[in-house]
Amino acid sequence: MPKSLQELIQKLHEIFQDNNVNVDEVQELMESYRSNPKDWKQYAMFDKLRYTRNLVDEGNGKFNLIILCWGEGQGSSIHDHSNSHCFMKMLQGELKETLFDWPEKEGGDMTERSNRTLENNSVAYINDKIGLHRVENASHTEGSVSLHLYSPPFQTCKVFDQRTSHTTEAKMTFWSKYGERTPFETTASKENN
Ligand code: CSS
Ligand code: FE2
Repeated sequence: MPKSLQELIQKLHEIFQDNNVNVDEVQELMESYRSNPKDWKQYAMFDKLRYTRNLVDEGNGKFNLIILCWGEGQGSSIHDHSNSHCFMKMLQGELKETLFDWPEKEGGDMTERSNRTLENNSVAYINDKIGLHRVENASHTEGSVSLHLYSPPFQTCKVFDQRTSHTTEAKMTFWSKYGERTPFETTASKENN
């Protein structure tokens, strides 16, 4: 059982030396780490306007580990995961995850398949075969923090307009890397998905 985020990262490096990702193994390992804010507060930077993406580790090129900070009421668009695995572990607060099917054709409304609330320390998993999702902090009183593992790493994803199913490509940017705020030029004008 990893006793700290550092230990979790080290164990993830070991697991990902193998080129085959065992989803259950990664999910169980991430679940077994009990969130301790002392481990991750250096990465947890919030923005008033939208959720932030803060790079923690580049996993030897095999995965990206990112801490996302979701202010009250902040959320993502409906999006895919560019053919990667997505693991999302709650570090603080709660997030609401709403699942959607891939649209069959553009023009129609996208209907919700299901939704659930992710509680602290739990780990959710999604990939493009499972479907699309939207993630949001529905709380009016508490910020949420989540730890995302994407493998392989990706820099763009598709985002969907719920009313029309219209698809656009979104570039994913980092608010900070390794605890240092990313220079303004590289984040300006880019929205998270
Ligand atoms: N895809 C979002 C978070 S929900 S998995 C992101 O990384 O910005
Ligand atoms: Fe996602």
